[in-house]
Order: sequence, then structure tokens, then C-alpha cells
Amino acid sequence: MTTTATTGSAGTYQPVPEDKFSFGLWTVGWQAVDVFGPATRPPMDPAYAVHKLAELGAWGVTFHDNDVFEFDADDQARDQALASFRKALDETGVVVPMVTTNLFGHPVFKDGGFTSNDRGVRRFALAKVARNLDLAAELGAKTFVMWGGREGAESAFAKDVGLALDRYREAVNRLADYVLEQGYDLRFAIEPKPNEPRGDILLPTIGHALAFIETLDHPEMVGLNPEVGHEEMAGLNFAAGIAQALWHGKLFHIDLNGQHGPRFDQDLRFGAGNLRGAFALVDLLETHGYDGPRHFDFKPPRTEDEAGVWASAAGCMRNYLVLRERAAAFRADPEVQAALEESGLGTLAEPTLAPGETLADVRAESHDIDTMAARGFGFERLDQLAMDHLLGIGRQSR
Ligand code: DIG
Ligand code: MN
Ligand code: MN
Repeated sequence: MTTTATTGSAGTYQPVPEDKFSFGLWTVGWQAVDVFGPATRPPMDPAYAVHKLAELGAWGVTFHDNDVFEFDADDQARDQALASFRKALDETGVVVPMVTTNLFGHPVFKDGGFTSNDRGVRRFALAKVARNLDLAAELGAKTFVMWGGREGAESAFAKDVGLALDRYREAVNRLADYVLEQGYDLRFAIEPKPNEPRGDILLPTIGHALAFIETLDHPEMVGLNPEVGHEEMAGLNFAAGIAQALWHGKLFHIDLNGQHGPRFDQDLRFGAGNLRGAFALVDLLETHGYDGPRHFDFKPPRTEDEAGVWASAAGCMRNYLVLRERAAAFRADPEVQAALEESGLGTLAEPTLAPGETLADVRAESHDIDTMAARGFGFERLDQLAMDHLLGIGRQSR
């Protein structure tokens, strides 16, 4: 679904449900505990968060099981917490597009869930996720994210990566079998991350995860939930990674946020990190057929009070809408279209060999190396036009 600027947010940048913005409960509810200090914000009731996000214009909320009920909640406490959460969903019309499982908080997962060196932990992790799949299906979620934040190691000899991937694959295969047996309308989305909290995390990038998915029993049920900051932590170009995920038909979901290159996971609000990268990403999502949620996985900085939390959440959506409008103007600009033509980008869609041609044909022809070597592609002019649009410099001032 390519949302044009006519969905009520044009110029006002006021989000509407058609924009499909969703937030993890763990984002606005983050109490800002970090390794260097305790919480700066009180706990946030999930039902309250749903109402506040609805007021801001959000379409959906996502959650880990233990964002809604405690790890050690008995069935009664679990049901009460879910009833309150569901009531808020009913009252606001907010939907649950994605559910995920916390396999990283409790100390039992300190060496991972699916790939823990403790087989009993691996068995418990499978049971916990299977129960959460039931809940995801009950709530109508279509995507089930698996972020293996604790699947990894701090030292080379603590984890045999091949054996760990065997266990990871076994877990995903068994859970996919369960979804098929139950007839759930659910797909899995693996979320890569290179490190943090583990020294090195398994399936660290989009590339690693794509390769892993192809080894599964049901690869068609498993895609990706890439996060901006995670690929950029690895020094990679996120928009290029998303383009390949789309090319594979594996962009099932996305975690939008901001990051300033290779450093700790900043989880800044969307647009507040690598802004040029965010512009290229929004243009790609809006022009290459991604019709999934625009999901924010960010953390309002520790400095913020509750008002700051909502300003940060609103900023995620505002930045997306501004960039979507700037990208649409960029694409509509005749000067840009001429510069794209000049760059030769159009010929990239043209097969190198004509129908019926063979390698012998290209070997037999003469190649005008000097003329080809002399040409310029005009990429700098094209990129400056993009910068002009990103910076909001209209055509009349050029
Ligand atoms: C961190 O980037 C992870 C967790 O917040 C969650 O499991 C996943 C869902 O988007 N992202
Ligand atoms: Mn992150
Ligand atoms: Mn994430």
C-alpha cells in the first residue's frame, strides 16, 4: 500500500490509522533503566499506553508477553492483565499486528533461549513461545517476531555456532509445525542484531538471517524484522539491506528507529539518527511495495519525563510523514526525473543480454571502452536534488 499524502496527514503531519503506525509497548513504557543507573520513569500500565498512543494517531501496538503480564504471573493474574489490555484495544480500536516473546529478561535466559547450553532452558523457551503463539493468534496478530537478543556468546569457546544454529533451526521448525497444525494465520519474522546484550549475537545481520531462513523446513513462513539501528551498528547501509530483503520477498515487518553508526544500540526516535538514510528508507518503503506496519522500536531517552515520552513517540510518526512527503515530491520533480534518466538508472531494469543473445554474442562484438570510460553518470547532481528535497528547498529557489 503506497500511502499518498491524501490520507489526511498531508502538510499537517497528523498521523491517521491508514498510515499503519505501530509501537511496541516496551518503547513508551521503557522506565529508562540502563547499566549505569536505575529507572527515571515509573512503570506504565499497558492499557494507559494503548489509550495515549491512540490519541497520538497510532494504528497498532505490539508487545512481548511479559510487557503485559509478569514472567511469574499465575493464570489468574495473566488473564486479568490481558483483560485490561484487550479492553483498551476495544475502547480505542487499536490493533495488534505483531506479538513477540521475552526470551532475554529473566536470568534463566542468561545464555539464551533456543540456543542455551542448558537443554532444559531450551525446552522451557519453546514452551513459552508456543503459549505466546496461542495468544498472538487470539489477538489477530499476523506477524510473530523472534529477536534472539541472548542467543550468542562473549567468548569463542563457549558456543559452537554450528550446533547453536542446529538448535535455533530445530526451534523455528517445531514452532512453524505448531502454527501449521493449529492453522494459525501467522508468519515469523527474525530480527537480526550483531551484539548487545551478548558480546556476539547469532544471526547478526539481514544477510545471515536470509541464509539461515533458506535452511528451514518451511522457509516460506519465515521472513525478517530488520531494525534500523541494528544494521547500522554493524556498519551496514540499512536501506540497501531492506532493498535486498524486499528482493527476496522477506520483509515481513520492520523496526524503525534512529542510530548514529557503529556504537551501542541507541534506539533513537525514527529520523533522529542517520537522516539521509531515513529519507532513502522511506522512499524505498513507499515505492517498492511494502504494505506492512510502520513499526517503531525506539526508547525515549532517560532524560525525558512522561511528556517527553509522548513527544518522542509523536516525533517518530511526524518524521516518517515529513520524509514520506519529501520523498514523494522528490519523485514527482521533473528535474529529478531528468537526472534519473541521465544517470542511466532506467537501463538497469533492462537485461544485459537481449532475448536470444548468448555470451558468444557479447564476446564477438567490439566494445567502445574509451567512450564508456569518459561518460559521467550525474550522480552528484541527482544526490543534490535529493538533498534539496530532504531539506525542503523547493524547485523555485534552485
Ligand atoms: C529489540 O530491538 C527487539 C526487542 O525489543 C523485541 O523483541 C523486538 C521486536 O521488535 N526488537
Ligand atoms: Mn535496537
Ligand atoms: Mn527491535
